[in-house]
Formats: sequence, C-alpha cells, structure tokens
Amino acid sequence: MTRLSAATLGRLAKEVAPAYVPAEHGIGILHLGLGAFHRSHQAAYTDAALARQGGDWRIAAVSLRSTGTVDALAPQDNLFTLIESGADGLHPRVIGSLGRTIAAARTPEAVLDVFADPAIRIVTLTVTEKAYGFDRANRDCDPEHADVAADLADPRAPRGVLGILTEGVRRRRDAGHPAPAILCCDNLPENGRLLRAGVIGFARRVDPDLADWIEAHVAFPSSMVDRITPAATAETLARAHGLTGLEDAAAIETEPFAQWVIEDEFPQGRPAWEAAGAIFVPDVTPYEKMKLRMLNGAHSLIAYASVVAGHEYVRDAMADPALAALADRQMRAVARTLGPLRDIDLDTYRADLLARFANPGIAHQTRQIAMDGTEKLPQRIFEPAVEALKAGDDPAPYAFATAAWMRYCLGKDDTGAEYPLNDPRAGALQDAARRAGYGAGDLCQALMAVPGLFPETLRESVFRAAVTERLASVLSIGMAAAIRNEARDPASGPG
Ligand code: CS2
Repeated sequence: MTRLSAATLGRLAKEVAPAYVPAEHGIGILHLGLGAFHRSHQAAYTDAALARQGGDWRIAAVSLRSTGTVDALAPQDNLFTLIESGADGLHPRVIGSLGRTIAAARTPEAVLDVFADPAIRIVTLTVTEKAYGFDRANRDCDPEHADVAADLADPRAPRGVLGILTEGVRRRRDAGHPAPAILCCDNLPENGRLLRAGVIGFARRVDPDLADWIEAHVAFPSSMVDRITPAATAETLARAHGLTGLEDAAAIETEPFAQWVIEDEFPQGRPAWEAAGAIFVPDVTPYEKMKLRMLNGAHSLIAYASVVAGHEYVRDAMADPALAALADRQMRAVARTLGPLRDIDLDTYRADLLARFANPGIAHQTRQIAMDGTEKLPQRIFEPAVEALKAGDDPAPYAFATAAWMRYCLGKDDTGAEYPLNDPRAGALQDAARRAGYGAGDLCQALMAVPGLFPETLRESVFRAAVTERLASVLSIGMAAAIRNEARDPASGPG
C-alpha cells in the first residue's frame, strides 16, 4: 500500500490534491488542540485560503495531551484526507495547511519555541470548554483548575492552555516581538472576551506588568465555529484509502456544511479565510448565541435523551419522530430568545439543522456530545431558559432537556447498562445522584444544588417543578416513552 505524503501527492486526482505546493508556504499560525474538528474546520479554511491567495499561513498544530494524531501525521508530511459526506456522496480532499505538528506531552518546550517565533502572527485554539480553566462567573481564571494551579506554581514551564498563552506572550514581549492575535474557536459564549479575561487573570497572578501589556497589546477576536465532525474510525481510514488510492492514518470525515464567523481583529494580518466562506463581522455575539442555543442546545438534548434511550448516533435519534419533534420544538423556543440577524433566516437555519443532524453519512456518537455537560449546559440550555422564563415563555423545552441530562447523570441507561459519566465534575454529579437516588424531586434538587451550575432563577419553583415533573415521567416509564408523551403534550408541542 502506498501512503499519502508529499512524494505521493502527484498520484491524486487534481481536484483532490491541494491546489498549491504546501512546502512553498511558511508557517504563520500556531494552533493548540489538534483534534478532528480543527482539521475539518480551521485547517480546511486555511487550505482554501492558501489555494486562493497564498501567503505564509501554514499551521504548526499542537496536540496538548495525546500523541497519536501527531504520530499518524508525521510520516505523511502532515497531509491528511478530509472526506465530506453528504446527500450527493463522498468528496475527498487532501489538506496541505498543516506545516508542522507537535506533541506537547513529549516536547513541551517546542510549543513555546514556535510561539516565540515572530513569523507566528495568529494563535488559534480548539481545546474543548473544560481545558481552559476559566472562572466564568468572575471573568477570571480558576486557580483551582488542575492545569491552572500547576502553571501558576511553575509559570515558565506551563502545560495548560492559559499558562502556555501567558508564557508565550511573555517571551514575545521580552524579545521585542509583537504579540500574535489569539483566536478562540471553542463553543463558548463570547469566547474571545472570555479567553482575554482568563489570560489576563492568569498573568495578573504571575506578573502584573505582563497583564497590563496583554491588556494593551493583544487582540482576542471572538469567533463562531461550526462543522459537525465525528471522531474518525477504522472505516474512515478505509474509506479514504478507497477514495484516493493512498493510505492515510489521519483521515477524517465531516459534513459538507461549514461556518465561521469572526471578528476581524488581526493586527498582523490573516489568511484569506473568506476564500472558503468565512464571514467577518464587528460583533460575533449574536451569531454565537444562535449557534450555541440552536445547534448545540438541540445536540445536548438529543445526546442525553439518546444515551439513556439507546440511540448510538445522532442520525438514529433523528429517525425517532418524537425525539426529532422535541429537537425541533426546542430550536423554535430558543429562536424566540434571539434577536434578528442580518442575512440569516432562523426558520431556514432550523430546518437545515434538522437535515444536518439526520445526515446518514455522519456517524456522530451521542456519547461524544454528552461529554462535559456541566461545561456545556449553561450556555446551551440554562441561559436561554432564564430569558424565556423572564419573557413569560413556556419552560417545557428547557425543562425536558434538563431532565434528560439529570437522568443521564445516573450513569445507567434504560436497559440497565452502565456508562461512564464523562464530565470534569463527574465526582460531584455522582455524589448528588447517589445521595438522591431515583426519586425525581430529590434528584432534581440535588443536581440543582451542585455549586455554581444552575442560575438562581432556574432553581426556583416554576422551573424546578417543570423539571421534576418530566424527570418523574422519565424515571417511571423510561426515556423513549417519556419522549413520546412530551412530544404529544399539546401544551408544550411545537409552537
Ligand atoms: C457538539 C459539538 O460535542 C458537542 O458538544 O454539540 O461538537 C458540535 O458538533 C459542533 O459544535 C458543531 O459545529
């Protein structure tokens, strides 16, 4: 078998190979978090930008924890196949924008060396919500987060995200180089502003002058990112081989749809990401809210209901008309919490989301989406729920999603099969669930009492009663039947 590499690129069909010579372009971006999503999204946008406008904008991508992806990419000159899977079949494309990959666990110093290189003009991040160590309520870093604590104790040899950003920027400042723009691409509300606050909070604790310098000199544009990208499987790799004729240990599959809305604050320039359709706006917040509440909010509902009811993939969940109706109902409800958006019709956006979730070519595991609920639910479910309650809107959709998550926290599906609770606060959730047992009122109360998770308004009687009622139903008749009942209830049906 012949493996994908710079030397074998010539064997690819013209429309599959990069439309530029990757090695002719220098590195201008440092990326933290070399997961499938980075490769299907920012790497693909940058690839299109290089093809369209050239420039020294290839990416040095860092895997913070694992080494597998770096090892898979190394023999391939960091080339990989991106398969777009949609209604009109499979479309492979080889992405040439990764110029270098680094496994931070093996060579942490290499990350800081690249950071300090003045050729790096942008640092991007997809590290997942929980990796940062934010104290979101106080717009600060959380000194008790394991990485933050370790890096505060040893700030010159950081291993966590805020520590690396702070130390990287310090080295740039001390060398007299301008700071790079730092672009957060994780699903967090006002992600740029939050990251800015986290980095400044961290820097303030280790070097107050540096904190002032960051405040004055570093741009943290916010961005909304979107592309549904499941983790790659053995089939993905086999499919890539079949489609391109070259073996690829780092292939990934994604949907045809992609969206990137970015605040255009790049003092040292940026790739022509608009070549692949990125939109530049002065304020990303309304787009972010739309995406987090409609797409991710519905995803979370589907994930918790599905893990308990036994749907492995989102597309299976969408084949259950009652669950699809509840996802639709929730999206209609959250749409009422959003203001108007230029160029976006929310009804079309919602219909497109339902079709994207049902895409038969995408095997997106509901367990993957169910991970880290305590980091995701606040912006996806709780914030819009608070706004809906204030506006006198029906709390039912939010209450059902919350009840589904609470039922999921019991760690056992409706057949009794156990699964691990994958959440940074799994310990607290398990304790609460264990203490409360299977009584709906007690379970609801115990999970609502987990510190800092539920906003006060939701812990009060109206919402709590709405959640308890649904949780009681899920616990007594099982998730599948409770979904059917909920979808039938005319008082809370699609409006
Ligand atoms: C998902 C997201 O895992 C999750 O929580 O909701 O990863 C989702 O697939 C992406 O945000 C889509 O852009």
